[in-house]
Amino acid sequence: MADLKSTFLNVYSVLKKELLEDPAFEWSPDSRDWVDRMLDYNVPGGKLNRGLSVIDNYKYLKEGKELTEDEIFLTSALGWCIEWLQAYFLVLDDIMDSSHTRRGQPCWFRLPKVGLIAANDGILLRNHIPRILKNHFRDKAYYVDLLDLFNEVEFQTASGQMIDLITTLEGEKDLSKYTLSLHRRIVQYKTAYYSFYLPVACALLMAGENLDNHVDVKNILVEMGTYFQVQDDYLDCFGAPETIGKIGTDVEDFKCSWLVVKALEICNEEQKKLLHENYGKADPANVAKVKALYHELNLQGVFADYESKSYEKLIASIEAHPSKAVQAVLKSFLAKIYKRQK
Ligand code: GPP
Ligand code: MG
Ligand code: MG
Ligand code: MG
Repeated sequence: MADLKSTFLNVYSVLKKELLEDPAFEWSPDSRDWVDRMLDYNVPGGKLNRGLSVIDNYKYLKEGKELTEDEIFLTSALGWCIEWLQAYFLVLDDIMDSSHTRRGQPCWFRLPKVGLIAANDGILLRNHIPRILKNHFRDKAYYVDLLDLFNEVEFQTASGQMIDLITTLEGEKDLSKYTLSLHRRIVQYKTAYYSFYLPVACALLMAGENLDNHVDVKNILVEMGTYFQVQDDYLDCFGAPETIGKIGTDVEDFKCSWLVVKALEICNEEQKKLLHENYGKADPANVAKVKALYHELNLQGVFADYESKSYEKLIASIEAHPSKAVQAVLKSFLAKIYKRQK
């Protein structure tokens, strides 16, 4: 495993070097240094679960056969494309959510020298993906499908992000619209497709599969991604910032988080009044009241129950899948996130 990770990180260096020597741009020392630093700050510092899983997924689809050097390089390059996509989303998401920290360091836009240059850096990160794909996959039969896949998934994510953001609009703060079905719609689009479907779809394409034949796999992965984002919402309040590497902002930002949806479902009238008066305000005193109510309502217990039920349901739908190789892909993914603390 440590070995796989170091191989994966070596591929990052190769890809970065190619991008820093991209002949489509006349580089100067300043511009090269900027992109070099921007990439190192934003791309490789996460858990790398999404990226690394492409290699694992492909291996399972090949039924455990040893991968060739070329296959390891290509699956790693696809994994890095997903990590690049994630970096692009996070750089922009942190501006939109007014976040302060990410992966245990200040958000990129918070650095005094960066500020809103981060918006353009996000665009650059996004543009690196088709450049990596062109460098390494142009002659593959599945090249067009790969480009199409990344485009589709980006569109779904940006659309999910849009509903995540417009539900919080100032002047229309209305908790009564925060239901489980709205929450589901948001997280399915903003998180599940790029975090869960994409790493498996990349491996399927490399293995020569037609994605139209794998709608059932997509549906299971969307369920898994929904569960993953519920965990993210839970950790926003109940996670340890030192462990998750970020300080939550969902209460301040009036987010349609799983926690507020559940709180609204089980609270009494008085508690509902407290939520209406304190949710979505930046003042730490208001935030503290909301979090105290979450404790009072035992949302930790409600979440623990949701977590074990989701796990059982996911395992049951995975085991109903006819292919053992696909089952292995899905089970290994689920094992990586079940009861995660970060
Ligand atoms: C996670 O939501 C969603 C994304 C990172 C998608 C962003 C999409 C864009 C098009 C910018 P989150 O805000 O709950 O994540 P976190 O808790 O990590 O900030
Ligand atoms: Mg967000
Ligand atoms: Mg955010
Ligand atoms: Mg979050």
